[in-house]
Amino acid sequence: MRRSLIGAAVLIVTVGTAPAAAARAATPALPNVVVPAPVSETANGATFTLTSSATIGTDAADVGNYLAAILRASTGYPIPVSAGGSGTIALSLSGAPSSVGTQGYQLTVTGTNVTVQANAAAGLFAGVQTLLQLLPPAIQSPTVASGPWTAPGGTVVDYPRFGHRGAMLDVARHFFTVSQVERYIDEIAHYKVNYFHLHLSDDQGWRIVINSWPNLATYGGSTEVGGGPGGYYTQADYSAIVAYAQARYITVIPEIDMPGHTNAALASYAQLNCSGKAPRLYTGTKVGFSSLCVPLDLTYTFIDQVVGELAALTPGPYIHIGGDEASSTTASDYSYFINRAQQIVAAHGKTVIGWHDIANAPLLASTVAQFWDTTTSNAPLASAVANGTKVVMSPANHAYLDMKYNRQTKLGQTWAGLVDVNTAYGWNPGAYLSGVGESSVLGVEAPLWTETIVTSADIDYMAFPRLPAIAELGWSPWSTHDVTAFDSRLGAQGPRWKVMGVNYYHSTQIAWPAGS
Ligand code: TNX
Repeated sequence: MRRSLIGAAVLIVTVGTAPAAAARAATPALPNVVVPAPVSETANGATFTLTSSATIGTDAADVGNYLAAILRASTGYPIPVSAGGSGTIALSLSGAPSSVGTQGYQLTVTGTNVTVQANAAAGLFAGVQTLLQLLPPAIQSPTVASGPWTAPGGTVVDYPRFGHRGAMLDVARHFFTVSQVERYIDEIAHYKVNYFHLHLSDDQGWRIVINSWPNLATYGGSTEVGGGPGGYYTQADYSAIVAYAQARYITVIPEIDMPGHTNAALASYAQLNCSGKAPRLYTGTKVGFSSLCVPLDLTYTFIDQVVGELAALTPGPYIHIGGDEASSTTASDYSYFINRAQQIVAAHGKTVIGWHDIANAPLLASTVAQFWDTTTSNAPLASAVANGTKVVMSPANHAYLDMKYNRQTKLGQTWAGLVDVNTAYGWNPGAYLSGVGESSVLGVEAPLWTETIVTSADIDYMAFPRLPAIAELGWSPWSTHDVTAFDSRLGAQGPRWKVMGVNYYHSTQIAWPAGS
């Protein structure tokens, strides 16, 4: 659809006098501004203008209130919200094509009204994000700005290629407050991300209160990379993050990394160590030196209690058990450990995700592997996939938001290479790893490790503009994949980030509009 529209526009330019082309010229294509690219867009030539008398009618109160809050802040209009599908802007749970599934939507913009139709509220939320991107960038201003608030008329029918589109934040290497985390959740929600993975524990810090093991947070959380004060979430804080994400149709995936990356836990409880002696807290950035004590019974009591408390606080289906870089655990211990850890998570009613290293152990049928390496083949993972394991794709040389953009980038690392935005965009998640085809891929995740990341401005700088590239790979059909068109769409986001105060990296690969 999109391709043929663009094709038609080109035809008009080249054979502009032909009558058929002239008729098409009256119906311009929708502007190429929406990230992720929608499945199909058709223009109707009308222009919608949001005025001070605009209202929202909605079948999902939370989505209506979310949209109204954004529109009120920038326009200063009252934008009353009422239940049911009538209003200047109607958010309706009826009439959507079944093809859009539970996450997609149909958006119709006429000269007088906007209608978003979906089969589930998540689809309405996604449609609202598209609507915002069709309105001027200033619509996302947190303070009153000037219009006119116009959107081009047309119809968008849209749904995701993959059900799983994630972002990860490492709050262990550096701690980030609840409001910093919520700020990031707000930013990723604009790109139809629907999973937020919180890396809650590592060698340098344990970031959530576990009532049955209180020292984990109070001692294990008391520092971070570089020796700063660290911090931790109370269980109420964690629940607040979960609820904040849920209100944006994002499911939290909590990670407790094990058996490696556990120095903070081992430092908090001497009895968890095979030696019976607690190591010191660690504030460096090396990986692979720590391991839970695999032969010790108490290790499994510990995991059971930690996972039990976390599972009870987590409405989403997943618990992430890490499993990466366990280089001080022997292969047979690793296999034994991952097997038991999976049983424990399953006993608490949750599905396991682990970094792809877990494919070196026997996996439960439901366990999901998250690929993070820089290779395009991985034999243990391919054989797990042949046995039915599903994969989330985070190849570090494309999807890691902590890699430097170029040699001059002050923040970040280089072990997986330099990743500018076209490199982040330049891979196909469904045909990347040998033996891991489209039907074995649940989707993508863009992880942000924080060894060098300290502030929200740092998070913004590394995530934008790359996070939207990964989000687009997860959402948009492969038929829309076109780096030139993507770069142009992405450029259109610059003015939005500017008004929202997002400290994005002005990649030289993108023609950012003047002033952004
Ligand atoms: C590797 S990738 C790690 C993390 C580091 C990251 C830095 C993976 C599963 N583990 O522990 O923070 O590299 O880029």
